Amino acid sequence: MTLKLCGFSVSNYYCKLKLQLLEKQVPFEEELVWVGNTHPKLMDRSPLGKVPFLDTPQGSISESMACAEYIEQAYPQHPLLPADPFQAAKVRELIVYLELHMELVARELYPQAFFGGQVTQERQDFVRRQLPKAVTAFARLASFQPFVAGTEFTLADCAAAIHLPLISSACKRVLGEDLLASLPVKDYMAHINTRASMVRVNADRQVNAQEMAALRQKR
Ligand SMILES: N[C@@H](CCC(=O)N[C@@H](CS)C(=O)NCC(=O)O)C(=O)O
Repeated sequence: MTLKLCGFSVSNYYCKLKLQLLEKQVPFEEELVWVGNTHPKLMDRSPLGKVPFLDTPQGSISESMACAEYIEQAYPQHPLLPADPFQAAKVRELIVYLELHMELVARELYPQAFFGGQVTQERQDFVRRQLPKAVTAFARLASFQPFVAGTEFTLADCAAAIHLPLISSACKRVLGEDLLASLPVKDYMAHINTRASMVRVNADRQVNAQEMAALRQKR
């Protein structure tokens, strides 16, 4: 059975796994699954109803970090984690800073930044307080030489290339300033966006954004 990546291409965590699969040249299929569906058959595959999740020959895996680790172990070709345990831990460390300390905090802004909602002043102040601390910490760890963890493209780039521009954009739209301005995101993305994998992820994301907009108009 071919691996099946489930979710939708606008989702940043979905794009992260798609970038990994493309970089590793792992064959995969995609199943379009939107969020907000609590059908028991879906909850069996992703118990919080979140995307992405992965269908494997042995069953489903939810949570993108668990999926990413499974892909690395099950498909060792073109490894995106260094063989050295310390260097591999440093890559994983970068991903935790990106996802837990930065993306999850910035996510507070997404309803207003991308979905026509409103974010209270209190939640905006929370992001203004928390995010700069995480960005300073991330900057101490990230190398951008030219990749996040150094000279090689790793799993940390699959996360950074997707999350960093999204966080910047949410900050600019809601807070009126880019809380990632101290990071070299523009130069980094100019470099990463030339990769064939990223060209495909960006193209699929654009198509899916149009599908999403059409669906919302119907509602
Ligand atoms: N920790 C999760 C985050 C995934 C996530 O938040 N996905 C969003 C779409 S980008 C989602 O499913 N949101 C719907 C929900 O939270 O109910 C992961 O790494 O897979």
